[in-house]
Amino acid sequence: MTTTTASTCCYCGVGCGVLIEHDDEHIIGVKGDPAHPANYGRLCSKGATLHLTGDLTARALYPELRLGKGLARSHTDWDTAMGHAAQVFGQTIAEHGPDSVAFYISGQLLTEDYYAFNKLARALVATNNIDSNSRLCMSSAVVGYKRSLGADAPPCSYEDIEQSDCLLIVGSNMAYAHPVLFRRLEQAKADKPDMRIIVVDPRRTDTCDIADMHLAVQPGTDVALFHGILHILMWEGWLDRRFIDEHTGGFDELKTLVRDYTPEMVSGICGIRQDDLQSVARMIGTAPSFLSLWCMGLNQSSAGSAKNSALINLHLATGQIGKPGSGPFSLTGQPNAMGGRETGSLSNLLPGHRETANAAHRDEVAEYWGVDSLPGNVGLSAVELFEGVRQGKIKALWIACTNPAQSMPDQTLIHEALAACPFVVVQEAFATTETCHYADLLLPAASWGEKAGSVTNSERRISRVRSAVAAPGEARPDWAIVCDLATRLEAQLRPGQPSLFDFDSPQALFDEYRGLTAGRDLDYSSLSYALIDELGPQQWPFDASKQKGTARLYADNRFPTDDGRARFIAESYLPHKEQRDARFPLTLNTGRLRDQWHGMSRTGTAAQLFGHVEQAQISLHPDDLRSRHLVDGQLVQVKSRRGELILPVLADEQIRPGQAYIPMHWGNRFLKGLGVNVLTQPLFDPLSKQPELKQAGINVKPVVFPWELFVLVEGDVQQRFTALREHCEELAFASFSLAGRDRPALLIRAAHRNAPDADWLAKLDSLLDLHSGPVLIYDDPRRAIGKRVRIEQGRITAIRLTGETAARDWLRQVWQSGETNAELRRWFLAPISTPPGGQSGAVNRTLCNCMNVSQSRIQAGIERGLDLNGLKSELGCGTECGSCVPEIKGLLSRAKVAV
Ligand SMILES: Nc1nc2c(c(=O)[nH]1)N[C@H]1C(S)=C(S)[C@@H](COP(=O)(O)OP(=O)(O)OC[C@H]3O[C@@H](n4cnc5c(=O)[nH]c(N)nc54)[C@H](O)[C@@H]3O)O[C@H]1N2
Ligand SMILES: Nc1nc2c(c(=O)[nH]1)N[C@H]1C(S)=C(S)[C@@H](COP(=O)(O)OP(=O)(O)OC[C@H]3O[C@@H](n4cnc5c(=O)[nH]c(N)nc54)[C@H](O)[C@@H]3O)O[C@H]1N2
Ligand code: SF4
Ligand SMILES: [Mo]
Repeated sequence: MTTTTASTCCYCGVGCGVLIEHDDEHIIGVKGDPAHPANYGRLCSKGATLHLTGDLTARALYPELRLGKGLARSHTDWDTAMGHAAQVFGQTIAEHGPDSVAFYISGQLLTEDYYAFNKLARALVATNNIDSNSRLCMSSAVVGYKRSLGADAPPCSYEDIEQSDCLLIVGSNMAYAHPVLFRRLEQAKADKPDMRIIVVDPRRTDTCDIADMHLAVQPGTDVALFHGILHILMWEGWLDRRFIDEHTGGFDELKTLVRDYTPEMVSGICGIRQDDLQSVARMIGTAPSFLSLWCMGLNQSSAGSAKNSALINLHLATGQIGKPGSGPFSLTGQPNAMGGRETGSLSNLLPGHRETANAAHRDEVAEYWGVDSLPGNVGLSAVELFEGVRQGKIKALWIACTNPAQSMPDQTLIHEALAACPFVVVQEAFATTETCHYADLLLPAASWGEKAGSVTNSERRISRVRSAVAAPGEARPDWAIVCDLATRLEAQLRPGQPSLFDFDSPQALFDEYRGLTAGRDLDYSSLSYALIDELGPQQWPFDASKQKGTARLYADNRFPTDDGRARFIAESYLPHKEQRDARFPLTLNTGRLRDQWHGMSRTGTAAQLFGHVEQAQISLHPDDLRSRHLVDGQLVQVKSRRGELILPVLADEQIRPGQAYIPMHWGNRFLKGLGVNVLTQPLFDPLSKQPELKQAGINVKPVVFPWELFVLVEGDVQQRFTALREHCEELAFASFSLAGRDRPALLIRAAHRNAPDADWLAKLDSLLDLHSGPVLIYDDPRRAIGKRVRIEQGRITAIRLTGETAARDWLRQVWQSGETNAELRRWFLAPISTPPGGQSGAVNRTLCNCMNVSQSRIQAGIERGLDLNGLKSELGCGTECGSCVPEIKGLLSRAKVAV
């Protein structure tokens, strides 16, 4: 019987409500929840394909334990696994003190999971060595809000985005990263064409499609830009003097600083036209309401805190906060990055928006928990924490719901640290991640659709997460794993005392936790699961007497600081640290793709999510290709001061000369090497400790590998992937991806200096099932060229080309067509491998994932004179989730320019 369960999407911080369609065992489909106030029924390409992800063969299903370094892990039962974990943690704490262990957790945990982890670390273990991947994500915004406004609270609602007259989208590619919110903005702009939208991003992203003005600033120059805008606002008198006088402090100091940021100087630093700067300042200064949206382009910087506060300065100077359509609105990345901040899941925070460094806060929480005291020393933040592991100070490390061996900067150090750590526990839903490789104990976690609790989205709205089906294998929900560890540790650390972890459900955790928000800025102490079920998702603070959430903060112009005034922060612009030089003449920028999520443990199991961008690549401006004598698609070696990577290069007009872009998604599983973060810097912002993931100095050089490999194989994709990835480790370059929709296939592109030996090839063929059966074979050992194609029931099911791969795209098209022909057989017998009709072009991208419409069909439609509506009605593209619409509009406008 099919049932529907309402829950929340597990990807981005928009926090869309989903309706999960399922039977007793399986999730069958996903729809947007029309009743959810974040999305009103919409979903993006990732949310709409949730049911296609989560291949069981990629999941962690049983606890696995390694009994000594160098040995393989073997299956064990939960009791043995947890007994062992508690014994090692207990012993390490007893021998080396509480700060010899650490917890590294995630913005994708639920509030209840977070709370259990925090209580475990602070109250039981007595360490502040608990940090989360939000350190790589939102910690600069936390500092910005706290020091400028007094509390870590995004003051706006999604409705403010729709109501605003002027929006500044800065360092955010919301068309890809917060798509449903972008759909809402597109609709608002269509309804209200006078709305002004400014996008500030070094790249011309799809988000720019909606912009009246795109400022392609030089990387890292945002502080100068904001000061430059303020300079003009001051000069023109576009300030709210009364607001400044009555509700803020520190303006005089800022005024003195900003005097130097003349339009001339700022346009030079930012690499933008003075006219454009003037128009942007005019749009902001004269708008009835002004709202800013930002994300990683500001936060992930050694000046992340300065960027956040300099932006908030603009709102304070114009009084554009606390009113409809106004305010500084940071977009949170992960589905529960907010919940992490609320429950105190950064080393320097405590539950209820409290501070580790504040003795009164520590006492309040200790009293609530019924323990004598909480540790007052400073805990380690993410980068410092892994450095502590590398230096041997941390001897037991617990990692949950994050993949640091892919996502942390300077991967060489991270891999060294994980390899050296005496005991690494990884609590994971998918066994395929780079970090799982280092787990001495792998604990299978229940994941989306299988676990229950709550999350808070970017607009402070708390939604329920509900389970639809049972977790596979022996996987358990995160909160239960934590409480199991805690009760076992209590037997060692607090023998004979009543348990602090007497929780039998996520609800029990939520009910204890919410009490810690009482009297704090985020107060939702009276909001129960039952109330959320009754009233729908609610925004904090939640007013108990009115039974109502709060849509907008600071409407009374009072701020949660000592004197009730907001603070201007006067900090100079400091250039990002790895400026271009002769050795590293390009600045590497990194970020998201539309259809992939981080390390791809989940999205990387759905073949159709590879249709938009198929494989790892580095994008450069065409001029930078030309000057290096590079051609599109060629392999290059990319080097930074820390490491190197080999991948294909792509000519991309969206990138400015002197810059480069690599999506953040590909780690060691999908690409030979340590992934993009082998290149990035561990340097961090002095206050937020958030690393500078968006800027690194690199150089790019051609590499030529005479021997090439191309593989396409259907069936058992995940198992084959793991085995083949290992087999390809000895090659210089190897890139993996998936293709197809109904019949998913694994794709491999690889290259090497010379042909591998016959044994290697034989093993390859056996992993591909190409060693026997209905296989066409052509070998020219003299030239090290080999071709294998398996044909079953009249269609190709596997391809392997070695030596030279010119026919790969053509063969792939034959595979996709599901038919074979005489041409294929003729080509097979020919000594040359060039496909019939010569070299075929690049692979045709799928722009519209929902309706499976390729770029070439859209292009052909445009050539026939179709406009957006024509394309929609004839081809169906862009009619479902709408994620592809900005790109289609881009093609349309380029076609117009070409005419
Ligand atoms: N599809 C998809 N969506 C996601 C995620 C995902 O993995 N995939 N992850 C989620 C998470 S956790 C997060 S944090 C968000 C991130 O969401 P975003 O921050 O919007 O995404 P990014 O692509 O990381 O970076 C945004 C933009 O910052 C620009 N940028 C780089 N340097 C600078 C600079 O110095 N100044 C300015 N102004 N801009 C700069 C980049 O060119 C990029 O276009 O996305 C969330 N949504
Ligand atoms: N170069 C570069 N690096 C970056 C960034 C960038 O822009 N550029 N962005 C940074 C940012 S903003 C972020 S947020 C990080 C993200 O980096 P990570 O946190 O490493 O990203 P994910 O791949 O989402 O990792 C989450 C893991 O949790 C697992 N998982 C899923 N559901 C569950 C569950 O319910 N329980 C448990 N226990 N596990 C589960 C998933 O399989 C996945 O492996 O990357 C950062 N790294
Ligand atoms: S915008 Fe997309 S990824 Fe983000 S919550 Fe909504 S459906 Fe999920
Ligand atoms: Mo993030």
